Amino acid sequence: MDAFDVGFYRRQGHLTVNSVFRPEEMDAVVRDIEAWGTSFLESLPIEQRAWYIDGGVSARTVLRKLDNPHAHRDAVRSLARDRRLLDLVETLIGPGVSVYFSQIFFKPPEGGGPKPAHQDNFYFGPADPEGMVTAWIALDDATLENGCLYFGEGTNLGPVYEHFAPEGEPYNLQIPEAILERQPMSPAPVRKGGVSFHHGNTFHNSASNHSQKWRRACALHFVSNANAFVNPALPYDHSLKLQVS
Ligand SMILES: O=C(O)CCC(=O)C(=O)O
Repeated sequence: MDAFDVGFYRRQGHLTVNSVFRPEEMDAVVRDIEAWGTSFLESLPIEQRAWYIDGGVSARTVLRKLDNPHAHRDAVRSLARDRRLLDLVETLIGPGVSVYFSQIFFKPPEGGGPKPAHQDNFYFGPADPEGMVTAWIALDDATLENGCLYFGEGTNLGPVYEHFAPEGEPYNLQIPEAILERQPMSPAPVRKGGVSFHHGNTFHNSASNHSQKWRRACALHFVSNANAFVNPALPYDHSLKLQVS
């Protein structure tokens, strides 16, 4: 495993740690979520297709994301409870943590769409902004070509900005352009089995996948057990919060 530089995380608002999990462990998770994705797609109501299907891939119907795998799949619950990961999460936000929300991001080859810049703490609205960290687990190598994450260095130390949603996309909350144009974003490639951690205030986004390779990831949004979600921007299901330590 890479060295765990907590000072870097505190200053920059993110930290990449390669080799937390073995590549073959990621293959098993991918097999499981592919099976889940196939059945999810078959029963997806027409009015939700625009949100869950990747608009960048026109030749076939491919999922863009799945919500709350920690609540639906043993394979992801095992990742969330894994001590190799929890030791790192607890170093960042203290002992006693829960998964509040989780997501699989598929970003398929040849067009998988971008994710606009946002701050997770605007989405979740926690009482304690420090008591929240996202662990973004790379299920494939995430590279400049296939759409790795980009971070705004040090934006963890700044405020949470009001986000806006484009017309017809109420869930696609993002930071206004006037703020973004003052903030350079740095790429953070990570190898399959590595984890990219980011603070809830850190600006982050990802570009389109122009390569021939998948860029799948499992994002686990961890919170301290005592943290409360006082001002969530979207209707999260609080009953799915899973205490893991
Ligand atoms: O995987 C992506 O492209 C976006 C990830 C993200 O926004 C997150 O993990 O909070």
